Amino acid sequence: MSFEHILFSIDNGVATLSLNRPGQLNSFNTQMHLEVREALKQVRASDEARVLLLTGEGRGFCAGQDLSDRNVAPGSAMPDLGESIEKYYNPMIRTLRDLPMPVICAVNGVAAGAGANIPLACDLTLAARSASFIQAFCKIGLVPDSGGTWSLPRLVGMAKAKALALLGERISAEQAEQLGLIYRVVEDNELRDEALKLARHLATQPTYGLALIKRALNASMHNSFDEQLELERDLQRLAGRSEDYREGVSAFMNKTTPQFKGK
Ligand code: T3D
Repeated sequence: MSFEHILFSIDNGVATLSLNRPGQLNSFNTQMHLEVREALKQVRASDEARVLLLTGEGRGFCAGQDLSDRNVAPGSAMPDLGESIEKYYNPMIRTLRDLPMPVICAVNGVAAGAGANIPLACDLTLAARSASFIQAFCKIGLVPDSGGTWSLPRLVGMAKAKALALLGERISAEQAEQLGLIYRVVEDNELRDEALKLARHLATQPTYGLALIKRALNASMHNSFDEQLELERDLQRLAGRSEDYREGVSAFMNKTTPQFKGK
């Protein structure tokens, strides 16, 4: 499949997927959904990819659904948005969350609607200082999707989550960092380099172990303490049988630098 609305590459362990409809602030139409889905499938199947970097081209990160794709003319049959969520948004969010490698999101500009919630499904989100986040759904009569109603209260608490979702106000990258929505703000002209630096570092680390860490932390959002202790036991058992664990311990004992294979 050739890509028209995204840029995609895998290089030295780093898969980079950049949303590329800058004229529409990288809002999603069906074709872009299909391309993102195919790229994520390739990342999952790749022996080389050990980290995914998600970003956008132009002045926006993503403005959510392309609203020009929705026919709301008087008298027209109303669209089934549930179908759109079921077919496109939910599978994408599940894939990002479950991908067995770290997913870095570099928010390069405005992130609105689903575009504001995609970064919350990623593992490490950086944002350019000029970027902003808007839970724009309430302004057009919709409900936050792409996991927003799940992530927001868990990340910022119910009071702030309700304010963000019911008021739909634009918040700055700095506010997003202070609220705990994202990992870190970086200067605009340093975003790509910082994100790549982070990605290249992670691509040399024990990917299998990192994927297990991600799994454990994600599960902690709904597990009881006892369930979590049991999950840690099970995942540690798996980690302890990995090639990278052998390499890590042996490098430590021999005072050498570990050469992790991600397995
Ligand atoms: O439908 C389903 O499948 C259900 C799922 C829904 C998921 C969702 O994401 S619903 C939420 C959809 N998104 C929005 O409501 C956000 C709409 N956009 C905005 O509010 C503003 O554009 C922004 C706050 C994001 C940025 O504002 P600003 O002033 O920086 O830029 P702008 O001038 O509004 O936009 C620039 C261009 O992008 C403009 O096109 P033009 O006039 O230059 O030809 C604008 O129309 C276009 N654009 C921005 N967002 C969208 C869009 N075109 C289509 N769909 C968009 N979402």
